[in-house]
Amino acid sequence: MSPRSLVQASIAALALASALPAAAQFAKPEDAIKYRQSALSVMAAHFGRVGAMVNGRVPFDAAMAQQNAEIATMMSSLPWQGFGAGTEGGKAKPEIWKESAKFKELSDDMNKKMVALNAAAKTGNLDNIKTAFGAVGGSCKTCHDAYRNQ
Ligand code: ASC
Repeated sequence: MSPRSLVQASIAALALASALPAAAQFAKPEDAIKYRQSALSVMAAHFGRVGAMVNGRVPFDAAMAQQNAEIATMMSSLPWQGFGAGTEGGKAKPEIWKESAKFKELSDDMNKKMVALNAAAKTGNLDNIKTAFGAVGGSCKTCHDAYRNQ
C-alpha cells in the first residue's frame, strides 16, 4: 500500500469507527457491562437526590433539584450503548437480547420521562417534580421487573 492510500485507508477506518454505534467500541463485553452499570449508577445517584426532596428526606431546594435532574437526564441516554450484541451478563436478563424492540421501547420511555422530570425541575414547583419523579420511578421499575435479575 502506498503511503497515500494508507493514510486514506486510516481516515476511512476512523470515519467508520466514529459512525459505528458505541456498542461496537467496547474492547470486551466486560467493558460494556461496566460502562452500563456505571452510567446507571451515576444516573441513580442524581435521580436519588431529587427523590430525597420528593420524599421529604431532605428539604426542597429548587436549584439542587434542577442540577440533579439535569445530570440524571444527561445520563439517561448513555447506559443503552452498553447493551450491544454479545454483552450478556451482569444483572441483565438474557431476554434483553431476545426482545430488543421491547427493551428499546422501555429505555426510550424512561428517557422521555426523565426529560419531563428535567422540565418539571426547571419550573421549581415541587408538586410538578413529584409527579414527574413518580413517572420516572415507575419506568425504572417496569424495566427492572422485566429485565433485571435480583
Ligand atoms: C431509583 C433507583 C432505581 C429506581 C427504582 C424505581 O432511585 O436506583 O433503580 O429508582 O427503584 O422503582
